[in-house]
Amino acid sequence: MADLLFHRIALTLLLSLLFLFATFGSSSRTRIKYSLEKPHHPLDPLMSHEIKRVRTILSGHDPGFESGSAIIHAMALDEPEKQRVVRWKKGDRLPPRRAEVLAMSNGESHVLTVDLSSGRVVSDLVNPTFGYPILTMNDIVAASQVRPTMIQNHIINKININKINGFFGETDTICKILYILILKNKSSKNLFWVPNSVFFCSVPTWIFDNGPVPVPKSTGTEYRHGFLNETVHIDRVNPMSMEQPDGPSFKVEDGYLVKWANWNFHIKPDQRAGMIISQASVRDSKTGEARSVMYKGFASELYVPYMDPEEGWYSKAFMDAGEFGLGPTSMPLVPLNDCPRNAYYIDGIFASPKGDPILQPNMICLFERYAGDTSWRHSEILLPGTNIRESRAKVTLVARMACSVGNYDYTFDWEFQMDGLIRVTVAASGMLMVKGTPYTNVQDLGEKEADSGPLISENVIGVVHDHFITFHLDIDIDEPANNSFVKVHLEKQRLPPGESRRKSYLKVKKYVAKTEKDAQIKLSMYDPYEFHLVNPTRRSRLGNPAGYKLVPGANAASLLDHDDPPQIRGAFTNNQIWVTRYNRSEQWAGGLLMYQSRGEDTLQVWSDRRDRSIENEDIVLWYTLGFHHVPCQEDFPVMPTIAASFELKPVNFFESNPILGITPFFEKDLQVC
Ligand SMILES: *[C@@H]1O[C@H](CO)[C@@H](O)[C@H](O)[C@H]1NC(C)=O
Ligand SMILES: *[C@@H]1O[C@H](CO)[C@@H](O)[C@H](O)[C@H]1NC(C)=O
Ligand SMILES: *[C@@H]1O[C@H](CO)[C@@H](O)[C@H](O)[C@H]1NC(C)=O
Ligand SMILES: *[C@@H]1O[C@H](CO)[C@@H](O)[C@H](O)[C@H]1NC(C)=O
Ligand SMILES: [Cu+2]
Repeated sequence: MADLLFHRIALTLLLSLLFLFATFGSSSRTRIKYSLEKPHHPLDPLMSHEIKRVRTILSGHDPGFESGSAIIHAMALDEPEKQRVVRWKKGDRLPPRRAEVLAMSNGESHVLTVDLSSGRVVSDLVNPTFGYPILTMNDIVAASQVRPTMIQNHIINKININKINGFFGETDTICKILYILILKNKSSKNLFWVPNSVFFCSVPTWIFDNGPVPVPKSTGTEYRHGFLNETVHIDRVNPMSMEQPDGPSFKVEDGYLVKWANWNFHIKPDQRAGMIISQASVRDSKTGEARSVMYKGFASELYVPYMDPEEGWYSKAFMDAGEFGLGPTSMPLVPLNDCPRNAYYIDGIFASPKGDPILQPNMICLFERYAGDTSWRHSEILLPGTNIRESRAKVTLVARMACSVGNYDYTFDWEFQMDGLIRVTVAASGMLMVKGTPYTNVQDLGEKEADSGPLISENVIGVVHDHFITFHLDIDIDEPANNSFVKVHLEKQRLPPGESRRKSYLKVKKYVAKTEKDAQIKLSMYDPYEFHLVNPTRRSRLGNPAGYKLVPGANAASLLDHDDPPQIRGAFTNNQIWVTRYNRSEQWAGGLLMYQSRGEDTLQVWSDRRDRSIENEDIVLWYTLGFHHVPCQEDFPVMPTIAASFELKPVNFFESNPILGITPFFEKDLQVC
């Protein structure tokens, strides 16, 4: 039995993590001499040489950046004012290039703005809110290099990081705290199935051991192609790929500007959000005018609270964007499987803790999708003698990124349709976070209630949890200003007796949201609304305001109490929809400094306290897409992808169906070679 037992340990190290970085802190990532020669667009990410220049400027500002006592956690373009970006035309001079840097120096959080042309640090805010910057890649590497000898008397072969905790009270703030997953079985390549342990890195040292727990068997955890040698009773499906005899139809100009069909947008990799779509505009097929739809869209936070109050588990409520970053965790996409043939790949360039450029290759892919669907059709049955059968194939453009934030994998798709629709899909796969149990069969439980989740393999519980992805959607219908949020309510009317043979029907009533509080929305099927963003100063020939509607898809709400510590930090999920007045500083739904934040800088706080007027203004839509996840045996050892999406769909934006004139596919154009 002995080797089937291990100990759940929580260990607090003598060393603060910052010291750990210094000791073990060399990133295993390739350092590259990679450079797009110069930025071409005001929103282009920092180029390799710009990252180096920021580092030089910072060294002059604080010698700690030279000696290594000050550490860069995040560095990104400090985007110019929206007005300047909107006015900018190709050929104009670029607005001054600035970088926003989140750094730690002497245990304090710094938010620095660095001007690249003047070579000056133009602002340096120290601890503007409670909380720390996003983890550096070295934080993660350092934690994974904690030596087994540090945990004496326990059988531990390998240690791997498992994420960080949130904020649960004063004592947690002594230093940054990392969870580490302890792996019992070195021979398994599947890190997430064997373990059950966590420990903390903090000051001072203490060991927490809550006794022996069975180690789940590691058999059946293999998932790599070429290592699985069981017979699979699935008939072979012939190889398949989409053919594009004339090649893809999209263009990527100057590194980040995408042009396809009637769409133009800017796309860039981002350390925190993973991928940012900017200045998406669609051409009116009748007039040829390029019309603004969205100034900026990205995943602002990804919140995953686990439902186990036990020691070692209660604090598992992760903020994957603000604590880890969706960028550095986005490994290169796998050609032909993650993205089809003819996909175009974009690399990310981020800053290392010392300020060197780090390449994240093939991080985003762009491809055209034809999935055998139609974009519109009609055949005529009511006109005898005619043979009207019209159908148009649906081809879309997809921008994709896939991050592996520890155990979980999330694929983010921004899909553009020629009819003006934008679909955002989040797909989850990867591995569950699991817990050991003495049970190998549900019958062993007898009358007892199941633990924190279902038994999904021998001695393995899949802990119940939620996933919430909050999107920042800065919709600008035709222009930044003069946008309003309209709640289009479907109200049931009861008819008085004798008026009609009907007794009830639905009537549409419109309510324009006046302030931010009017736009805090909890979805309900029995109180249905459409959610329109309109520009009342831009009317169709019939007088309807040009607009787009948010179309929610399958969703789940956070049911945690609002005073529960993770939910205070995750308060941006208290509603599925929010609309705020545009504020350049309000980008991150959980706050700029998310790590161990206390929930004082969240979307909830901005909306409740600021409650600004949002009628005929520049407004930002926030939408949270969620999943409740009750694990099952099929999720073991790697779960089949689950996905959910939402759409941004034109409403009275165009004068009529904008894709009436697209041409059908013909055999002669699609010769099989
Ligand atoms: C460790 O994993 C290997 C390969 O998966 C397996 O053969 C072995 O039995 C495992 N050992 C334990 C103690 O689970
Ligand atoms: C593959 O098959 C061989 C021989 O049948 C067996 O020894 C080995 O354990 C199998 N490997 C896995 C991963 O199941
Ligand atoms: C749109 O908003 C701007 C700024 O608030 C204002 O100056 C302009 O007059 C508005 N346009 C129309 C057509 O009302
Ligand atoms: C914009 O956001 C910043 C940061 O949260 C805040 O300090 C400022 O007061 C906000 N401005 C307005 C007009 O709401
Ligand atoms: Cu899940």
